[in-house]
Amino acid sequence: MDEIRHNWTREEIAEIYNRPVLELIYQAATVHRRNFDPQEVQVSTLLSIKTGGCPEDCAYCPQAARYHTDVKVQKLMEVEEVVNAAKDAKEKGSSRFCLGAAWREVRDNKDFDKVLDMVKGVSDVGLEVCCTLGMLTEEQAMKLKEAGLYAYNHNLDTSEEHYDKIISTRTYDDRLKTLEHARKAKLSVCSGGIIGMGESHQDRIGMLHTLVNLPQHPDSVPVNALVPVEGTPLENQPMVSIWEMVRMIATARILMPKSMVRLSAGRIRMSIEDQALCFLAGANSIFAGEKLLTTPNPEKDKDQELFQTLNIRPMASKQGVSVEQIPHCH
Ligand code: SAM
Ligand code: DTB
Ligand code: SF4
Repeated sequence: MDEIRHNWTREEIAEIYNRPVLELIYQAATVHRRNFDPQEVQVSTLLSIKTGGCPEDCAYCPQAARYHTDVKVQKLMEVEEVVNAAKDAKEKGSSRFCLGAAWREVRDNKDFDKVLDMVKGVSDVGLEVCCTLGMLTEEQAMKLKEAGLYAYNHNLDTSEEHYDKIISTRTYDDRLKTLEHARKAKLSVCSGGIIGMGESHQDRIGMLHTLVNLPQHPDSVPVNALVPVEGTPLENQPMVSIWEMVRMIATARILMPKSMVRLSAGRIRMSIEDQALCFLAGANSIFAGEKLLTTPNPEKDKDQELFQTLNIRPMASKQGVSVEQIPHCH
């Protein structure tokens, strides 16, 4: 069985990351098959419950108030609208529903109470509920857990070294603390990053190094390809090649054999063949629905074609099963 290690060196990770790509895919596919049914792909749907007007300066983000993008500011949605969207996502095959808010952090106010009601409502639909609301304290994480939250997403985004070229309004350490708070509240932890933001291969290796050496591997690791949005500082970044996505996914799969590896933002510009390589390299989860948070994602018929062509099927929801019972990454 694959060993769960937390003492990886950067050199060891670089050695994996730099293997000849076909060899790397083969090894990652082998690890994937030892730990998962390769025909199963977990499907999540995202919903932006509060959009735009964010005070942070994340260079990739269309929702930061300081950049002039086409995103329209929208206040927090109503609970009923959110629950209806969750029902629709369930009907379309999602097992997880992820609520995203353009907040720097969670505050203890009426809006947070409303989010707690949304979490209760969506979990009653029978979906795993995930939130991505920015930084949060351990107490807030516990309140979310009590309301029925399954997972919390908070990405490292990039390496510690590259981080200050991307965000100045919060630190790497702040991010790690939020992950710790989510873990302490026994939430499933979802954390990964973005490639294609001008970082070096060393930075990608550095981010994987931090993720794999956390006290527990994240249960889910999103690998996003930057979606360059007009008006953001990264609007002119070239698209990452499929081989870079594949290297990142395969290395994550080998390092974190029992975690879900999510092929996240960027699918809109990938062919079925490109995505097939990502699944072969160990990705076993995607975001479905025609929108991510604010940018487009493949249409329903495109994803139906993807699933049919590759004979893959959506994974069932684990809502109601406690995180500790799932033979995952601890
Ligand atoms: N405001 C909260 C936060 O930053 O934690 C939650 C929402 S934020 C949009 C969630 C994640 O989406 C970011 O950490 C980043 O990894 C990803 N993301 C945002 N804009 C992106 C883009 N243009 N391309 C790829 N990923 C992006
Ligand atoms: C993650 O890693 N990617 C998702 C989710 N977690 C919240 C968000 C991607 C956002 C892409 C840009 C947008 O649509 O606004
Ligand atoms: Fe705000 Fe999150 Fe976008 Fe950063 S990534 S600007 S915190 S919404």
